[in-house]
Amino acid sequence: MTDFFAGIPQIKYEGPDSTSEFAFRYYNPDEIVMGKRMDKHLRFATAYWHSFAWPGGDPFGGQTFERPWFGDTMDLALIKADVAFEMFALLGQPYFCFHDADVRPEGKNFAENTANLERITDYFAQKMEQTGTKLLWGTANLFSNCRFMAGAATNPDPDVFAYSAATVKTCIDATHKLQGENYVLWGGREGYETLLNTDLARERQQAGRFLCKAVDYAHRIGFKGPLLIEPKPQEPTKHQYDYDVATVYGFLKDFGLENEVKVNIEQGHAILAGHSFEHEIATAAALGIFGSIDMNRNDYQSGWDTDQFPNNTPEVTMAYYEILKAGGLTTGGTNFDAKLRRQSLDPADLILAHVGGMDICARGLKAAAAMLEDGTLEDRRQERYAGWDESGAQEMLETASFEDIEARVREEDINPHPKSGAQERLENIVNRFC
Ligand code: XLS
Ligand code: NI
Ligand code: NI
Repeated sequence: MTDFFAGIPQIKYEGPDSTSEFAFRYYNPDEIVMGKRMDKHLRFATAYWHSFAWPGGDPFGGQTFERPWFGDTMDLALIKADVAFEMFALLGQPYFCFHDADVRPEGKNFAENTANLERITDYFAQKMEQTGTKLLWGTANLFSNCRFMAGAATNPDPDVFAYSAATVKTCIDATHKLQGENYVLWGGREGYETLLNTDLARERQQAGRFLCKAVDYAHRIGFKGPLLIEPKPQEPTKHQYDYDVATVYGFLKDFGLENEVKVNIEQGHAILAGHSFEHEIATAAALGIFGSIDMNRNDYQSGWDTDQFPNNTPEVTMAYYEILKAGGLTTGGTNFDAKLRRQSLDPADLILAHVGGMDICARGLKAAAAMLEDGTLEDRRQERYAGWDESGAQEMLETASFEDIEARVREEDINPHPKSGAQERLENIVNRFC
């Protein structure tokens, strides 16, 4: 045991009336929601990078956090792992997620990096065995080191492509060893700053070939979980190639990967793309590529990926409403890709940020489930499309030509009458639940 979280009790469910800071008011893992345990619906995960690797810097100033494990040695990486697993246990979080660079010290070359990753993931394996914590997904950090400055798979330099492919291979290996349930590829620096130095068509081909190789490799080693692309429209590059869910779908179709690869959708990235979180989830569900979510929140004024913890129940409710309609999280989970504000220095801040986020998600899930069980919204939606259930309408859609349709419009003197979309009435229904 480290003493990092000394004095912080195990977080338990105490119900909405609890006045303790260190308690869940809504997240009750054992509670049954729509026939399933709440923890199985939400499948919470901690993001290693924000919670344990991020020093609290911003563009105007460096490190604000003092963490006893900061530094780039194996001994410190092991202490970091001890603290991380202590936090998972305190919160009762079933899963975690990591990048290679979050967990291992940086070596002098690829071989040393891989050896370091193997050493630390062996240690993870022991800890996972002891505590029961599981890996939701692993991923490779192909964006922090300056070798990835101009992209990884999409780099103009084939050596960077090679280094990146080799790195992703080792990260899929590590994820597989730890029985990770998914493998994530967020584009990082796959994008561009200026067309003046960029061959867009070539870079897109490189990205496609890279992903095909990753899929092939995962199959060859028997990795069961889906590969997930995480869309994001900008930041760090001006134009990220994986802009949003629809863009990623077009890309997957192009390379014949739409049945192989799914998406990991992040709240803040959806907002940056000019969408809502629920829009991105519903789009992925409609296209059959919904995988997992990164839960966080952006500041709505700053226009940047601020990665705050969620604290808005109605927003979270609409996200889980779409998730429940899509059949719920299966291999995916709710990963808190969220970080403290840089003034939130204390170990207690780290715990309580997650407590708050987990409670908000639990509230959102319960409200979404209640809305679905009530059924009014879905009934209204169905009524709106009821005309399409009639056989004539289906026949028109499937077989009729424009000439047939024109003839019928004349014959039956079809003359549509607009009906109310009733948006405010529907919003009032939502407001009854959250
Ligand atoms: C960055 C991304 C990143 C991915 C994992 O904006 O959200 O944290 O989730 O590489
Ligand atoms: Ni992000
Ligand atoms: Ni993310």
